[in-house]
Amino acid sequence: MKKKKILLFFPDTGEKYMFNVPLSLIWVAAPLVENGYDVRIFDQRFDRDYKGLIRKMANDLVCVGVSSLTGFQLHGAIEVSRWIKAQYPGIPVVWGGWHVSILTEQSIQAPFIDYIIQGQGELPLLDLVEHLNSGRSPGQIPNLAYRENGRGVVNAKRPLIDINTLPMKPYHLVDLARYEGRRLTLGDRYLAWMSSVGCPFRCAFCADPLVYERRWLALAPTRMADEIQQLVTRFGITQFGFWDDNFFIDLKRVEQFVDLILARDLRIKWTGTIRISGIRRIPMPLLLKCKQAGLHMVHPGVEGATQPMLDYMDKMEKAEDTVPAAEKLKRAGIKSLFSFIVGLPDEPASNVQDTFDMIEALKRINPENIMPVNFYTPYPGNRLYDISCRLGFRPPQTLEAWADFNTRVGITPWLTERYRQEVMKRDKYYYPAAYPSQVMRNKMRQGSMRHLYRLLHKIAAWRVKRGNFKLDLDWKLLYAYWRFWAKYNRKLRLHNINFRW
Ligand code: B12
Repeated sequence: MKKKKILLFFPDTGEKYMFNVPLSLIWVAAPLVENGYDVRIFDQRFDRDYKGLIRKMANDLVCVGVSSLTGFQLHGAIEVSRWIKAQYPGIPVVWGGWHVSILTEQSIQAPFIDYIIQGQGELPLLDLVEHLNSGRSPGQIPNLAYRENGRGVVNAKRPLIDINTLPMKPYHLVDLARYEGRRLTLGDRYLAWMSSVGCPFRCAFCADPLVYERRWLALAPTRMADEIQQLVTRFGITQFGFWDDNFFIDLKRVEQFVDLILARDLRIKWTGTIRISGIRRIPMPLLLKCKQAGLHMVHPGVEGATQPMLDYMDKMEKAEDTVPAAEKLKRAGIKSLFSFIVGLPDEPASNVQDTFDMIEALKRINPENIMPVNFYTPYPGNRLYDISCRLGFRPPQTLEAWADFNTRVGITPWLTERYRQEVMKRDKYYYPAAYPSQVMRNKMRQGSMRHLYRLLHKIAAWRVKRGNFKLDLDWKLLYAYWRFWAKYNRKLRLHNINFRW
């Protein structure tokens, strides 16, 4: 008799709050569910007893699938895989996701992984499951890697698939109520969602071109609206984050989608990813129609403030477009999360100041704008990674070592603690506190911390105006306070002093 059960494992991300729904596993589960398999998704961020679950399922399990992102998530992925191989060596362990798609040869050396599926996982996983179930050798399946006589074998890739041909996603496999975002109003139910994969651009820090070959594969507008409608009516979702690499690539698709949202009276609120040139390109009437259909915030990855930095990152953007883009969004009444990268290899000394000058200009246009500044982290598979290695960055050599790769604090050898502090104090405190958002203005008006918020705002505004960030005892105290909370309170909540929102 054929086995029918598959366990898909989403490892702990180490995030402290706002867990995103494990979209990767919901997507790969779709063809399995359609083909009659009984799929369970285990999310290690909420549930700890995977051992008990696997013991119960062991006799009927075809395999266990594990998702992998470079960094912290690999810890949980390794832990569960090792345990399965020690307790149930006959259950195949299959890994997929970004880390093993990029570093396939290195990862398949790990003795606790039987198979790796590269890139889009839906059809290769179904293929593999059917092969395992019928006792056929899976050796020929495209996108698959495995070990033969101790040597890693990586099969040829299949062409990327049109995501419209995949079945509807089985969201019922997870309890969507667990996955909260930053809700706009009380009673909102938030969900991260994606309408496309891949990206035609080739930013020099991004992993995407290696996996999606600079292709962009998108759901058609009717399919998008059908999925959203199902999520609204069946699961009560009211607020969405469209996490596509770039939601606004095809403006005709966007227009048809928002027309359907309005025609079906879905009354959702949503955010979408966009490029700065995308903001320039989108006609004002369409931007306003998007707003009418619920768009309240966009996420442009600005990354660099000056033309040489944008060119260095291969952004294919013009620095002079950034400020007009912010003005256009302000006119349309749409907030923005403009993100930046600093700490790049060979960065000019002026880059930090240039970046914060741009942030100040964007804050002046709309204090509601959020502008996180990220430290550049070399992820394998692109030009900046190669440059980083030449400049002394030593990449981990094993899966275990990649798990300790800290993706948040900046790990390149040219980044000093002083540089890190200089960036963090302006990014997390001085600029957002100097130009307070509505949320922060409310905190300055009411609540037990209002006097402290007002004081910190005054200090920050003075410092930004004078460009004086020295003798920063105020920052040091705040930073110590944040570190305390991060250490002792797993769920770092908004009532803690926070200026970004
Ligand atoms: C949402 C998102 C986040 C969220 C949630 C991440 C999470 N762990 O769930 C947040 C904001 C927290 C986040 C944080 C980070 N992210 Co992020 N994120 C994304 C984003 C935009 C969408 C991810 C997603 O849900 N995709 C939708 C699903 C359907 O696609 P998928 O995950 O690729 O899954 C497919 C395949 O990979 C494969 N697959 C995946 N898992 C499995 C498992 C099995 C068994 C099989 C067979 C196949 C398979 O099949 C799936 C369907 O085709 C992607 C970009 C992107 N386009 O995917 C970046 C991306 C995944 N993030 C990235 C990075 C770098 C980060 C950070 C490290 C950034 C930072 N410096 O802090 C952190 C790491 C946080 C952490 N510890 O997990 C990189 C990953 C690069 C890498 N080498 O791992 C990406 C690809 C962005 C990029 N283009 O560079 N991220």
